[in-house]
Amino acid sequence: MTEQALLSIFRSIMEAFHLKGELEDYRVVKVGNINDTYFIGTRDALGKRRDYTLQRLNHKVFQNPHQVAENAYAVTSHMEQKLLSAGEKDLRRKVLHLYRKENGEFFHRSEEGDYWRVLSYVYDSRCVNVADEEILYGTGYAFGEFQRDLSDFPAERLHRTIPDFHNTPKRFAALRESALRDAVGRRGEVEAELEYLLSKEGYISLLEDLHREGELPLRVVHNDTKCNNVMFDAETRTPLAVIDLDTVMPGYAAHDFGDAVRFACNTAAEDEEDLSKVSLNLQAYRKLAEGFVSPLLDILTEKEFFTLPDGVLIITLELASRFLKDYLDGDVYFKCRKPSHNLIRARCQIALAKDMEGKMGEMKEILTALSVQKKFKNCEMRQKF
Ligand code: GN1
Ligand code: MG
Repeated sequence: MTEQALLSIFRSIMEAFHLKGELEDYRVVKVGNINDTYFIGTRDALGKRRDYTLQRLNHKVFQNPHQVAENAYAVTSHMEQKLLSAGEKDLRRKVLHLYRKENGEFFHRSEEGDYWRVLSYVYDSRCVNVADEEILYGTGYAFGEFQRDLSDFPAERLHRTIPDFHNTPKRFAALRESALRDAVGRRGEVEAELEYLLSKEGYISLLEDLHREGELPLRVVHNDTKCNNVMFDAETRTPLAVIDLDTVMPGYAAHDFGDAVRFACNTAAEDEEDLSKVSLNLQAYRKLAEGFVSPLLDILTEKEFFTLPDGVLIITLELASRFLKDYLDGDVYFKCRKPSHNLIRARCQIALAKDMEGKMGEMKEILTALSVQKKFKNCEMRQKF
């Protein structure tokens, strides 16, 4: 899209949502593999500056955008109520806000049929891609608190915006099908990766199996817990708002914990090409785990608690299978920023999963130690945030 076209869309969105002032500047947000995100700044006649987040929702991935918006609205309203009754003054920095048009709708449809929405901009905050210990703790804490805040939200009110999103057995079945179809003739390049992943098929159904046996509860979870989905206070570095609520759905605590570890505790980027750099940092894992379990100690069942490390490995294997499937399908789902990007990503996640396998015992020990310190951790958490 040309800059001219982009500016013209921004202006139509501003008009549709009655945003005050004139467009002053914009920034392209480069993270995200699905939607397109921009920050815009406006200035009104009195000189007041306002910032917003504009986003084009990928409606090939989210086939029912209205349901995505309804979920996010329901969940944020619930969290707002909680914060208000706790006397919170800084609501707009703590909970993502979705703007609505006068008719109540959340989207502006462009001439091309795209779905554009306006979200709040979290002032004086920063988004972090590479986490140090404080950010690791804060990331864990923010997603643990998110689950706690929604632990009394009626999960049946949520739409399944992407059905079976973290149903790992189904993801593996889909990978198998794509390998059989071999739509773009890439299968020959990925036999080793396929073989490794499919050798884990007996293991990856663990969480689904436990749920079926009545041992693992469904909760309202975030489902995309990368540390860059938490906005941190630019100065104090405490977590403010959890963002990217598109995949909030019923799911398992282990998936949220697992995905947070998968992303933030990898010693390399999610798409690192030099696999010798890829590994699970156990010290980082410990920090993130401390943050995550603190707000959830009185909520998680014992079974849930001890499946958290399995969530780490399962979600990593799942994402590897999703990247590999997309490579086999001809890159139709994730945005690719370089040639063979999906293959690079899949290989990186596989290298990470292999390292995690060898560290499963230590991951479990760290959690066991945390469970023993239950009371103590709760106190520490209250002091910290
Ligand atoms: C996608 O676009 P982003 O970064 O929010 C994907 C997640 C993956 C992630 C991997 C709807 O999230 O499931 O874990 O890429 N989102 C969707 O970086 O598929
Ligand atoms: Mg996301």
